[in-house]
Amino acid sequence: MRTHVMVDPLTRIEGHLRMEAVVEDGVVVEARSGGTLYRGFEQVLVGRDPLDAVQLTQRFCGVCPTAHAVASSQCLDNAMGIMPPDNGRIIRNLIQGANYIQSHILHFYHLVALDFVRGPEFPPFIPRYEADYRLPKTTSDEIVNHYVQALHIRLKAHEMSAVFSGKMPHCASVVPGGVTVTPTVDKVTTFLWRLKELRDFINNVYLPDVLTIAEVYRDYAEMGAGCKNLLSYGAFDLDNEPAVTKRQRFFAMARFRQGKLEAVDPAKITEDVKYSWYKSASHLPPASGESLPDPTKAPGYTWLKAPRYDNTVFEVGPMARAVIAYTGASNPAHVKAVNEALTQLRLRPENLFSVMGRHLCRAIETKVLADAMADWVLQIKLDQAVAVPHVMPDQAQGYGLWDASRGALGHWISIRNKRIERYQAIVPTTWNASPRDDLGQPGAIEQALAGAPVKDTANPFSVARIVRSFDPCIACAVHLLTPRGNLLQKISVI
Ligand code: NFE
Repeated sequence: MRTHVMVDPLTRIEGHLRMEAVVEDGVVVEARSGGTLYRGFEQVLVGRDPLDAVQLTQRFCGVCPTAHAVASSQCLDNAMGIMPPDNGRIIRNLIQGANYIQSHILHFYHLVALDFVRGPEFPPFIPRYEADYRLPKTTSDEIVNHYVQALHIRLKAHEMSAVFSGKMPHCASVVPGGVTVTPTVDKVTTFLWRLKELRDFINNVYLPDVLTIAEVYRDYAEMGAGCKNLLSYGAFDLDNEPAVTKRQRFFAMARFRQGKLEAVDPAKITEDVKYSWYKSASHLPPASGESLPDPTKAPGYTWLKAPRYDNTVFEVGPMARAVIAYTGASNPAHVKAVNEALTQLRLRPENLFSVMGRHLCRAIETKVLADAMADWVLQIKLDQAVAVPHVMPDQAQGYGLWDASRGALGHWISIRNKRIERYQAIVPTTWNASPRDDLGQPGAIEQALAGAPVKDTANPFSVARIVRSFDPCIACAVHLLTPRGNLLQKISVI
């Protein structure tokens, strides 16, 4: 029997996502992922001072503003032909690193844990899908306690970012050429104390909780594999090499395809809009991309475009970063932590391509990154510069490629008469939650849903578990702009 399942909106993610699935004999045979709000930011940026991009693009989202600050600053660094000095590079890494930690803890405890843990019988823990909750009550209660503890811990991570960024969210100190904050002994020690608390939480609470859930829900280490093509732009610069594709990064820039690593050539990235509500031409490279809305366009079903690399679908995010590190042996600490988790759970590297694999990779990279940050903060040289000066060119083009916590983030700018002529951003969730492309190839989440078991179409919790494992952020991918405040759509939240 064929049944049409609609989850709209899918809750406990960032933003508004509609998932539609066709279920045949208890299995998903086809899925569609739809972003139901429009992002008008690209148009808002046109004609403005290019420096505004660093502040305005952070307003895409309150969860990953630091990634937009760094990507847009690197985009302008590239357009102006400048590179930050060591201090600027390190401080940008620390601001971003604190936000990765905050974001990953947020995702696990406040968005996804309740997929696997039965919460208390009062809001915000109900209403919920009645899933197959398998943990003993004592373990569930303990993880619910950690849910509350994680709220305080996330505050510490925000404070850690703010030590160097001025405030959070939407940081003030990241600029083209470096940062504007003056490092002091006080700031370094304030940062280190909070980092110590976070590392204690990651090592003793977060990672163990993820391992506990992974042990009990072992079937989810076999479910939701997706396209198995992985893309990472890399993040956390370790040198000042001007060419981003040659720069050393803590998380490497690479593509994983058919079991092997390949280089990233930014010229091969395009965005299709055949199934997206845009009247712009399809298959444009982002440097000449357009985002002209057409909400009535057929056969459109989403505000997200379909980014592709060389006409191929790619998944981005912590699982991509872990598999790339694992395959290329590029980061020994990362490889060691992945091996330890796989050994403890008696899983194979292939199991990383799964719902549980994504959760494990997210927790593992939180630990590996937090450990590295403890070294990076001590590399700051208090008597040295944090930025180089810049001169705004009359005309220039540039791009910034940088992995946000959710994956590959790209910003592209074109400057004319010292103003923004064109700006395009392709965010991680645009990759993961993309619709079909011009060739009809489903996006990464759509592919991950194919084959998912749905025993009860009124209670499609496996669909929710698969989609949430990607940590989608539709706020980043699409935003609403209605100058007269028109009512566009009524939705009911279950
Ligand atoms: Ni709104 Fe974002 C991240 C970016 S998401 S959270 O991480 O860029 O697609």
